Amino acid sequence: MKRYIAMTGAALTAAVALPVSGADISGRVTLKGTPPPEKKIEFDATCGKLHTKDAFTRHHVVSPDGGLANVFVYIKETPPGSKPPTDTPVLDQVNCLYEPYVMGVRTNQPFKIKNSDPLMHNVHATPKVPGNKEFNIGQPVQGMVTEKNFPNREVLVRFKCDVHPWMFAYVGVMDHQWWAVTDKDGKFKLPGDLPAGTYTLVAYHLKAGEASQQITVADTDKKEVNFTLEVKP
Ligand SMILES: [Cu+2]
Repeated sequence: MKRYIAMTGAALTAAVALPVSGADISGRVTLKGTPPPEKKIEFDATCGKLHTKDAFTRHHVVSPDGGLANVFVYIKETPPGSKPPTDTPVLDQVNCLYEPYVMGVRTNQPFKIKNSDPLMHNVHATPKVPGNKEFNIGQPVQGMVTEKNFPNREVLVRFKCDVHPWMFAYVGVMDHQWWAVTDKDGKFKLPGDLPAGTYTLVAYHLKAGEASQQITVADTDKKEVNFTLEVKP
């Protein structure tokens, strides 16, 4: 079933009808329980000079009302109809920290690894899924960019810096477009146009673990799906 919306605008001489189909999934992940305090990062002298304030680990990034950031939310199946990606995600190294801490890419989608710092980083990716190749590259010069991709789905590929032992990042690799990373309030929104069907929606967090829910959506549904993850002992 398709829904048609009428669009008008100054630039348009006549209203045009655009077909809209598929479901919209959004929601929120909250954390139950009190996580252990984050640890202060002990920078070395060179990295320490880039910081005027203390920096901390990002094991549980929680909003005042319990929203959990950095949760990788995705459809477990591979729904048909994904559009090819058009962007080039960037994993940056800023002030001796990876930014973002958790991100996602599509299988075979080139993404950039960038060194924004005036010092050497060593980017070491340690995927576990066969076919996704481990790599270990030095980025000695500020502004250096290396493009990589992974061919197979993996949640999540760990990145570390072999020069700075506190530097970690995690990259989800998905073979479809319906995934998201929760924001600072724990909120997520999958791209629209999810074909009607029954799916398993998974929320995965590095420390708090995984939860999943079965969802059934019809075309043009707007569904809110919320998860609660618990602090693990
Ligand atoms: Cu580094």
